[in-house]
Amino acid sequence: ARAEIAPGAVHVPDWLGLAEQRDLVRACREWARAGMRSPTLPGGGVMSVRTVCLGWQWIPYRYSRTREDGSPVPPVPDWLADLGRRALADAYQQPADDYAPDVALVNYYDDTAKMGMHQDKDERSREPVVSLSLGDECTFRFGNPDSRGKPYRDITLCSGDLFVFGGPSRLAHHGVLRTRPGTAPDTGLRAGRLNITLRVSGLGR
Ligand code: MD5
Ligand code: FE
Repeated sequence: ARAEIAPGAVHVPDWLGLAEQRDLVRACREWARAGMRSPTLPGGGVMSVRTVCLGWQWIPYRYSRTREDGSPVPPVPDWLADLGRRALADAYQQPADDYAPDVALVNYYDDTAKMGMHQDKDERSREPVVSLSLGDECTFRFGNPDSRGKPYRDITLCSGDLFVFGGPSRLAHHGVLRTRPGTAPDTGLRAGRLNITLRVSGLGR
């Protein structure tokens, strides 16, 4: 059942059926063949998640048209943008025909990975972010736009869950506290957690 966590932030547990989850895991594996990297932050820290990008390459804290090696970033496939429109329409219960995500970030969390509290503000557009979770469940901390601290809510995101962040929640701080190894259904992912976020860069083409 759909749950509005905050204005513009909607959690839809079990949105993807198991067959769709398996298809997405297979797609992620294909995208990851190009290599997943752990981004290095400007302060020198290395993120514990591993990432592969479609559409635009996210580099802390900006987007690039090319990868580190100069190769072009493959586009977001039409079927994935379609899935994003269906996700947004279901979460907000209104048509989302104009939603055109041109970025997909695929993040892999191994059993020890986490993501500190941050805002997603490198996009020039404030269109909603669509998040899909696959594999092990995690504790997701959903905070507020003004600080990395309280108030926040801790939510469990499970394989197949949809979360949409838009409107007043678009710039909320958020992070992943931990994953729970061994909690995944049989998605074909051997271990860990995958998260796909669809975004509108607002950077043109
Ligand atoms: C994750 N990923 O589970 C999360 C889910 C990331 C990231 O945070 O940047 O890759 S996406 C959560 C999200 C995205 C955009 C806005 C907000 C939350 N928000 O306003 O809370 O790996
Ligand atoms: Fe984020």
